[in-house]
Amino acid sequence: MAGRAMAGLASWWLIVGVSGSIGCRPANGGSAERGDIAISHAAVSVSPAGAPAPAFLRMTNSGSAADTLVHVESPDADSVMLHAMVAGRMQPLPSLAVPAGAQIRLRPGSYHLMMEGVHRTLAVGDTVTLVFRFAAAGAVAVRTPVLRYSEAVDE
Ligand SMILES: [Cu+2]
Repeated sequence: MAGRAMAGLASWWLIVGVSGSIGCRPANGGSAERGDIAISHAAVSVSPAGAPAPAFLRMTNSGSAADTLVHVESPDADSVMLHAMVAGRMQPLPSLAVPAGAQIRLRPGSYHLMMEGVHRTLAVGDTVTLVFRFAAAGAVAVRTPVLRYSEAVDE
C-alpha cells in the first residue's frame, strides 16, 4: 500500500510539474533562522485540500559543527514528510544532515518536503507555516508562501 501511494504521488507530481506554466519571477520565499541554521527560499506548491503539496527551500548551516534536521511539521497539514529521490522514486527519509558551512537545497529530483493532507486548498497568495526541528539548533518556524509549482521550484 505504501509503495502504491508513493507511486501515485510521483505521478501526480510529474503531471503538475509538466503542466505548470512559466511565470514571472516570484517574490522571495519564506525565511527564518535560529542559531547557526537558516532556512531560505521556502515555497510550497498550490494544492487542493487533502492532497500532497511539495515544498522546496534551502537550509544553510553557518556554524562549525554539523546539525541534523530531525522533524518537520505544520499546523496546516496532517504531516510533513522529508523525501529523497532514489532511482527516480520518492523515498521517505527519517532525517537529513546539514554539514558545517554547507547549504542543502531541497528541490525537485532531490531532497524535498511533502505536506501530506493539507487542511485547506492552498492557492497563490496563501501562506503556510512549516516548523523545522534541528538536533542542535532547535525549532525554526517559517512562514512559507504558496506559489504556482513552476515558481515554487524556482524560488
Ligand atoms: Cu516526495
